[in-house]
Amino acid sequence: MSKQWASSDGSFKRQVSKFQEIISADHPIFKPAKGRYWLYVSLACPWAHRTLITRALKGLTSVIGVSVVHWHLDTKGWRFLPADEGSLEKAKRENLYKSKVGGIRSTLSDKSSPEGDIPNDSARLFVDGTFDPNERAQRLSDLYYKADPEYNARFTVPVLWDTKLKTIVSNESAQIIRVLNSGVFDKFAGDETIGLDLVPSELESQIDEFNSWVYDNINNGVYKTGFAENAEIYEKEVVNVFQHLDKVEAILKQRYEVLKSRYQSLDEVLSRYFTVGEQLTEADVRLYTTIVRFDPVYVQHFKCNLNSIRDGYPFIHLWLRNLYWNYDAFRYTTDFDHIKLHYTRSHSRINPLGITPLGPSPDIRSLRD
Ligand SMILES: N[C@@H](CCC(=O)N[C@@H](CS)C(=O)NCC(=O)O)C(=O)O
Repeated sequence: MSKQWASSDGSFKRQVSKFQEIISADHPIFKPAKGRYWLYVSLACPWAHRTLITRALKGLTSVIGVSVVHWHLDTKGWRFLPADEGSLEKAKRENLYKSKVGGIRSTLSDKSSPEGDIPNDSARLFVDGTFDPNERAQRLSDLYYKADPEYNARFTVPVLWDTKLKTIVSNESAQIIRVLNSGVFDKFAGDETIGLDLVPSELESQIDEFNSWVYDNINNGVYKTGFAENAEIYEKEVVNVFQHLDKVEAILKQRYEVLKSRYQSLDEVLSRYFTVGEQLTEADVRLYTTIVRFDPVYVQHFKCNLNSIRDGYPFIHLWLRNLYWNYDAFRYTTDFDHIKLHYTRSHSRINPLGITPLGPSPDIRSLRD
């Protein structure tokens, strides 16, 4: 992260996404289709992570393919791994793009080598990232320039790409997840998830209200804390993040107590234990991607260390572990190696030596701890 993201007073400002189209039967250009659209993501990025979870929850893994950039963000932005014809063919044969995380080995796989031994130019195919089978792009920026040769902003993930017209539909995660949820792809989706609506109309205004303060104060709040360029801004932001975690904790505590008075078993409680209403919604997806990164990265790297989720927020901690351990769409899209390596090795202004802390251990505790 360079100073380009900071304003003159030293506070962090996130740019507005440039491509903001949707896919729908009524859209003049972007019509729903199977296999036409593609997601480019980083497994480290909380905004891209929203799109991966939504894609999996909606049963769209065989409808929309995924490429994963290398976890290391360098001065030229995100890059893909180089691929020869053999690996492209193998990936196609094994349908890797249709997996929940785009062919990357999940966190549950062998973690034999400590993070410290992995160089930034490590190129383990399907471990450090994947390639781009559509345009054979080397960098994410190649795709942005194909979509708009005059593009002059940052090359961010996620990108929802149209393989037919070779252009970007949207690079705004909030919008991409609404498109994936909208039902336009339901007829192509896996049977098991048809009908799951992450933004049901009766909860929509509550979801929007929850998302809006969570975005400013928690999702983006940790970035404003971590990228603050002076102590005064840092101190204001870090206190604000924790005040809003307290607010989420109070909401979840109340929900838990109501459910506990109604249901006997923990499983019955957990199947209704969500932030808005008694069903899984977009509000949970959007909060999860920050909370799951909190103890492994934000506490230390972004100095959000007034407390941790595991030690200070029992109700958020239970909600987090419920999503992670009981829902494949959350667990298989969460890659703690990409998360830890990316932040600690890419933000040289914050961590100039690029040494990745080994803890906390484990990355996430078990549900019964
Ligand atoms: N508004 C965007 C923000 C996405 C974003 O900021 N992505 C970061 C990674 S977490 C990125 O790709 N940064 C690359 C760069 O700044 O070069 C969204 O939610 O989709």
